[in-house]
Parts: sequence; C-alpha cells; structure tokens
Amino acid sequence: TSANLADLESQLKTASEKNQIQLIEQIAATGEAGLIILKQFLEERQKGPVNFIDGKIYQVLLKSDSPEMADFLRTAYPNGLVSLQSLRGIDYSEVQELLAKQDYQAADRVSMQKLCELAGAQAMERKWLYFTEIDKFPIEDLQTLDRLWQVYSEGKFGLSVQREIWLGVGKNWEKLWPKIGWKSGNTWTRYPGEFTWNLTAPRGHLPLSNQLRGVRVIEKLLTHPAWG
Ligand code: UYC
Repeated sequence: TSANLADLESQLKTASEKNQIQLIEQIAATGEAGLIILKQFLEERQKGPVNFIDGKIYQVLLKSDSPEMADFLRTAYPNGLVSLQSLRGIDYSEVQELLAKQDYQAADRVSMQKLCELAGAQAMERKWLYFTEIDKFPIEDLQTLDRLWQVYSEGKFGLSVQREIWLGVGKNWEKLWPKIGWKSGNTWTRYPGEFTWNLTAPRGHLPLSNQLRGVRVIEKLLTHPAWG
C-alpha cells in the first residue's frame, strides 16, 4: 500500500547503509511508484561522492526494464555513475557497463584486459601481467577500477577490499585464499566455473588474479600507492 511505501521511503533516508540496501530492494519491488522514489533519492544524493548506495539504486533502476528509468539514467548519467579517470587515456566504460548490469564474470575479464592495456602493448599481447609492470600503474587508474568494483558490489569487491582483508590476516596468503573463496583446504578454486559470479560470494572474492605464476602480481597490486 502507499502508506507502506511512504514508510519505507522515510526509513531509507536515515537507515544504515546495510539497511538501505535492503530498503532499496523492497521499494523497487513495489513497482513503478517505488522506482520513482528511488530515482528521486538518487537525484537528491548527487552532491556527495558516489558510493555503493548510488550504485545499488542505479542497478535496480536499470534492471527494472522501465523505459522511463532507462531514459532517466541515460540523461542524468550519460557517462555512467562513476567518473572514469585515467592518466593513460584508457576507456573503462565497458567495465562500468558490465558491473552496472551485474555481469561480474565479464567485468572481471575486461578489468584484467584493461590492466594489460595499462601495462602496454607487450602485456596486451601476452594477456597477463609481469609484476614489474605494476609499479608504473597510475594511482588514478587503479582507484577508478576499485571504485567501479566497490560501487557496483555493495562495497564487497575491489582490490582495496582485498588489500584490507590481506592486511587483516597479517599478509598471510594461505590465510587470505580461503577467506576470499580462492582455495578450500588444499584445493584451488577452478577458473571459471567454481568461482561465485554474484554477490553471494565472500567479501573480496573479485576481481580475480591468477596465481599460476605466483603471488608477486597480486602482492604488487595490493601494495600499490593507490591504497594510501
Ligand atoms: N585461478 O586457481 N589458471 C585463470 C584463478 C591458479 C590456471 C584465469 C584464481 C592455481 C590455468 C584466471 C585462482 C592454478 C589457467 C584465473 C585460480 C591455476 C588459469 C584466466 C585461485 C592451478 C589457464 C586468465 C587462486 C593449481 C591459463 C589468465 C594459463 C587461468 C584465476 C591454473 C582469472 C584467482 C595455482 C592452468 N585462472 N591458477 O590468467 O595461463 O589466464 O595457462 O591460481
């Protein structure tokens, strides 16, 4: 009922981020009236920095398949929600589009491609990174990718999230792997079928980095000056 919807709307304004995520889903489930409330809430938030609450609303409006909402998103955010800073002229819009529609598997693949692009022609050809290439990555580019992953994952995914977990386990890789769902007992999680390509994944599960050639690449990524 509309009384219920008004109630949810007022709760949305003061709730914790965790509860806001739930409320956004509940409000969207009420139909067109709910979508309009979410659209207005998103518009009112435009002053502050973009965070995962904005990302969540963007995702539910996009998923609603309402032409009106699709139109609003296109007009209000012609370049997407997250501003795509790159010091090397790399275009991250495909990553943004894939994450906005929660295609985490394709977004993971394209994110790795973009890091190869950032590293240069040889890495693009090779299709994987040398750890020595990572020192030269601009802070801005890694922060853009991290912001994209966080904004469209309720804050769950991203290199800086992985870094925080890694620091929390005393930089112990063997403790990190099971915590982020990359290893179970002695068994590595197999790519791609065994990974969890949605938000039921453990915190820090994505983006992936292949450990076939050792930990030096991920170590360089997690200790980059981008993370302060
Ligand atoms: N794979 O197991 N991985 C691949 C992961 C390992 C292997 C790609 C992550 C362990 C082979 C991605 C984990 C291992 C290939 C990931 C994981 C292994 C491959 C595609 C948990 C064997 C075929 C991009 C740590 C015991 C390609 C890419 C090749 C691919 C990710 C095997 C994203 C997070 C140690 C044989 N694995 N990878 O890099 O290079 O190719 O031969 O990490």
